[in-house]
Order: sequence, then structure tokens, then C-alpha cells
Amino acid sequence: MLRGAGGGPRAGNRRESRSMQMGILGLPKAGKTTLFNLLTASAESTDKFAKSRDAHLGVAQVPDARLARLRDLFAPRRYVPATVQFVDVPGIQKGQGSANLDLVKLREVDALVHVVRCFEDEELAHVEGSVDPRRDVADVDLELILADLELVERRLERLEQSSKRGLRPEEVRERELLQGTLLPALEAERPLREVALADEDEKRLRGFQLLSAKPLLVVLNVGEEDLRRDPESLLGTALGTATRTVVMSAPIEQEIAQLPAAEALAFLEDLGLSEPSVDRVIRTSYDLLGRISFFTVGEDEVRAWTIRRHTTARAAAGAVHSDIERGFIRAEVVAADLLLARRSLAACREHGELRLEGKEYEVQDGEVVHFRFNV
Ligand SMILES: Nc1nc2c(ncn2[C@@H]2O[C@H](COP(=O)(O)OP(=O)(O)O)[C@@H](O)[C@H]2O)c(=O)[nH]1
Ligand SMILES: [Mg+2]
Repeated sequence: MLRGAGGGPRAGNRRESRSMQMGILGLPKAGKTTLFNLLTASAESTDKFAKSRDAHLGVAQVPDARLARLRDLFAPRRYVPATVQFVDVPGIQKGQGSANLDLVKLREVDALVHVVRCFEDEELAHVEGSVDPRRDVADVDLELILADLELVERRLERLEQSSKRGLRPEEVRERELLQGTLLPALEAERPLREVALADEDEKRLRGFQLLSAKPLLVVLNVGEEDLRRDPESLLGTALGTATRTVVMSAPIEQEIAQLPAAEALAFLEDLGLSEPSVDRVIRTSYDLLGRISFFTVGEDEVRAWTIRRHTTARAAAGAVHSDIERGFIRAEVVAADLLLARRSLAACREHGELRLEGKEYEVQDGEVVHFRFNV
């Protein structure tokens, strides 16, 4: 019966229904739009007086040297890297809590990028009068915390009113979680990303879209002279373990983006960098989102597919097509580096490097996968 076939959890539910989204936030004139333009090859206005009230949405390709080399090997008709979306919102204002419209725009994103101004520029006054990255990180965190606090308090009031008619067990658990764990953390000005929660509690909270619970990448936008300093010395403190950092210089990244590839490499080397900081921002974002890529290869197409870490082979097949997931038999798997060394799947097979894996196998980042299936 047809209903039986489609009645279980649908393959589509596990697929990425949309690209992962990172929201860029920070104080005005920190370099947010400059970074957004670099990430997404856009050209939104960044002049010193630009004051956009609109959010911009753009797509960044996830740089992956293995995938690029697979493209060179297979010379396919189509080449499809993984992508991450970035949203650039206008600079946030201090002290507005959840009334801050720009924070509301960030509720739907999966993780946040806070661009922090660390560069000096006499012509461009810092909104707070001085350059102090540690203060700015704390101030922006506090805005997120206050917005969450309002939301949690409002929800608790609503539950309080409902408690007159008696709460359902699910609501009781929710109240415990809000009252006992979230509220105290927020009142202590602790971002929720630092609070460890059980999986089911995390699920329970997902609908709230709490800002301080989102994974955070702090981008320190420095002057050229600070490019090789480490984040802790720039901030004068270590950030929480749920926070990642990347140091970059926006004007230098702009220069790199305009150079031909060979010159860009030489320039990076001069600066003592192994890759553009923009590439690190994208890759760190992908990682922060808990995403990895596996590849499919052929003359037709060389392509990266985005899956959550710890996805099984069968569910990974569903990222490609629900028919392949449904008819999954086995996956033929080889690490991209091995394939690049042998130069063909047939040669990998001959050397016993093409493994046959079953449906429960956990696909690893950078693996080339060929699914065998039956429809
Ligand atoms: N000197 C210097 N200026 C920068 C740097 N990053 C951005 N700017 C300039 O600062 C101004 C504001 O940048 P923008 O990206 O629009 O900042 P946003 O308000 O955070 O979006 C622009 O004139 C940029 O060219 C930097 O690292 N050094
Ligand atoms: Mg801007």
C-alpha cells in the first residue's frame, strides 16, 4: 500500500532542506559588510557613511583543496562545491535587547559570526570612542543574553498563566528547564552556548531560536601589523570553549581577492599566512555548524554533499536522492587523498582501497562515495 511506503519518517526530513545560514553581527563600522562582500563575492556598499537598514543574503562556496583536485582529475561537465549562506545585518545598537530589529533577523540563522573591530583608523571613529575588542565581545554577547532573557521570562509568564488549568508533562519539563537552567545562566550574564544541555532539552528549545545559544565565530578584524598575533593576546582573555576565532585584516583580504592566484600565494607567503583568512572563516563556519562533506565523482559531475557529522551511509545517500536512500545496498568508499594518488576508482579497487560499507557506516569528511542501490 502506498501509504505504508511513505508512512515512516520521510527521507526528505533528514535532508538539508536549505543551505546552512550564518548571521554576521557586530557593532557598526567593524567591517561586517566588507567581510560579507569578500565571503560572497558581493558588492554591497561599505563606504564610511553607508548605513543600510536592510539585511543582505549571499552564498559562499566552501573552499576545499581535495575537491578542486578531484575536479582537475575528472574534468567533469559540472563542478559543485558545498556552500554556506551568510546574512549581513545592519550594525546592532547597544542596550536595545529584543527591541533590536537586527537581532530579530538573526533568530533564524544556524550560527553567528561576530566581526570585532581591532584596527585603528583615525578617520573612522569607533562607535564607542576607542578600540577595545574585549569590551565589544562582551557588549555584543550581553545584547544576545538580554534578548534571550526577555524571551525566556515572557515564556515563563505564559506558562505561569497556563498552570492554572494544569500543565501538561511536556510543559512542566519546559518550565523546569527555563526556570532551573536557562534563567540562572542568563541572569549571571552567561551565554547559553556555554551551557551543556541534554539532546532532548536542546530539541525542546530549538523553537525559541535563542541567540546566545547559537554557536559563535568571533572574527577579529585587525590592522596588518597584528595579523600574526593570536586571538587571546588580541582580546586579553580566552573565550569560552563554544566559541571559535579567526584573525583577519579586511583590506589585505580585499587585496588578495583581486590578485591572480599565483601572486596571491606569494603575497600570503610574505605575510606568513597559509591561506586567505576569508577561507578560514568559511571553513570554520562549516565546522562550527557540525557539517562535513563527502564527494561524488565522475565525468558528468564532481560534487560535494553536505551532511551532519556522524551521518550513516544510508542517510548520506538521502542527501543525493531519496530513491538512493530507499534502495540503498552498499556504499563504495575511499578517502579523496587515496583516490587522488591512484587517479581512478578502478585502480583503488584493484589495490583493495575501495571499501564496501553497509548502511550503518559513518561517512567521514573528505570521502568519495559511490552508492549501489536498487529501485
Ligand atoms: N582601516 C581599516 N578600515 C576598514 C577595515 N575593515 C573595514 N574598514 C572600513 O571601515 C568602513 C566600514 O566598513 P563596513 O564593512 O561597512 O563596516 P560595517 O558597518 O561593520 O558593515 C569602510 O570604510 C571599510 O572600508 C580594516 O580592517 N581597516
Ligand atoms: Mg554594514
